[in-house]
Amino acid sequence: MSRTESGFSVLSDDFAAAPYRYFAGLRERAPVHYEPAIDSYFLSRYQDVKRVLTDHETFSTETLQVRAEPVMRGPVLAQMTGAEHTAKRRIVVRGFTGQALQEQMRAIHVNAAGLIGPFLPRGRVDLVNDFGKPLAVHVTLDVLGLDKKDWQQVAAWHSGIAEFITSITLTPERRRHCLDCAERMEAYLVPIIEQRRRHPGEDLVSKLCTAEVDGIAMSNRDVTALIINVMAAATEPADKTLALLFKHLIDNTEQMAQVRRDPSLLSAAIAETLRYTPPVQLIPRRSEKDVVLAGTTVPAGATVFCMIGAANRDPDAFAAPDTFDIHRLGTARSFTAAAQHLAFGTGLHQCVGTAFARAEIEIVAAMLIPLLDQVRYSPGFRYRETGLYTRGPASLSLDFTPVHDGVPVPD
Ligand code: 2IO
Repeated sequence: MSRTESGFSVLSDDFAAAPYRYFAGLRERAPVHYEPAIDSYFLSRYQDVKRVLTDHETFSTETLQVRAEPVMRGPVLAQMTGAEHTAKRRIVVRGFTGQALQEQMRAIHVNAAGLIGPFLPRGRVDLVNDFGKPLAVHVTLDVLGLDKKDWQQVAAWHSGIAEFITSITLTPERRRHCLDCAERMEAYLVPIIEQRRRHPGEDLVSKLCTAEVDGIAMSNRDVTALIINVMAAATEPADKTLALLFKHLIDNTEQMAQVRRDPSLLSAAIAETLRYTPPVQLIPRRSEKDVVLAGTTVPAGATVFCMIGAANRDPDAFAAPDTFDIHRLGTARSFTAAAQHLAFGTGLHQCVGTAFARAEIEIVAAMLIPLLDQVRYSPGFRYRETGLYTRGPASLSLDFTPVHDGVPVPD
């Protein structure tokens, strides 16, 4: 299955069209697949991916220096190590849990109700482009405490930044465009950061501005990078996860009926969506020494991509891995380590936004499922996924029974 033996490439159009079709072959015949055009190794077995993400001595996050730092305008959390990482991670975790999360949950509800409203009487919505993408940006701006009146501008810059971090190859023109978006985002954020330093509020930007690491406040560059980091991480996977959840429930009629009858099954359905089709498909690392994985030597300094979608379908880790089954774990354990899936990564850099992500998808799906009665694909709709790094439906046009009396918003 390596390129030289079979001509197979993860950079091919065939792979991009249907990567899941190739995962078993990769795991069985080329678990350490080398891609010469980008001088990188692709790992598809659960155990190998888990090893890479937890063996921090051998595998570092240095890859982010070229993949993220140019558009983040400084170091992101996942790049940091040691005491600096522990301290800054704690600050960001605090911004996404406890009281902060309670307030974010209300913002999620209000934004979702506002955005779905206009589509209810029509009986048709594209869950990705009409709803999920704007929702992800609106919620992220609320969390950060940024003005939603600028949302389309910020969304456009964000999409250039996301393109940079999620591309396997970029033409010089696209690279220029992405860097330009990042520079404009930085120029937009710095005056806001300076204003929040003088008049801090309860928002995450203020918290980053006033937080102290070893008694010292973070620089504008450090705060900017963490803001763009949060923006990308909170926005990019959200619409994909929501749309994939609906796709799987529509495709599995009986499980949709069960979730409708018993909404407490929703968290299990979300966890299974994350296992079955993780929105973040690749996690890059750099090998710091020569290391043998599945019998192949990966040299020091190599770029290694963990294939999360392939690992999450490994039969050595999950029974009947290609079956979407919300009952595989039981609701109580779906967001615990027992879930085992690697959609949020694992190890020291495991996603800090897990609780927030879960709340966002759960609140929105719990609102939409009862509203979208008889939900089905619109006539003539053709399902298509895009993306190798982050992956999700290009659109999801749904028809449902029109609603004429709006969405109730709690006080
Ligand atoms: C922002 C792929 C959107 C993260 C990233 C450069 C670092 C890190 C991730 C996720 C999601 C992004 N990596 N979040 O995979 O912060």
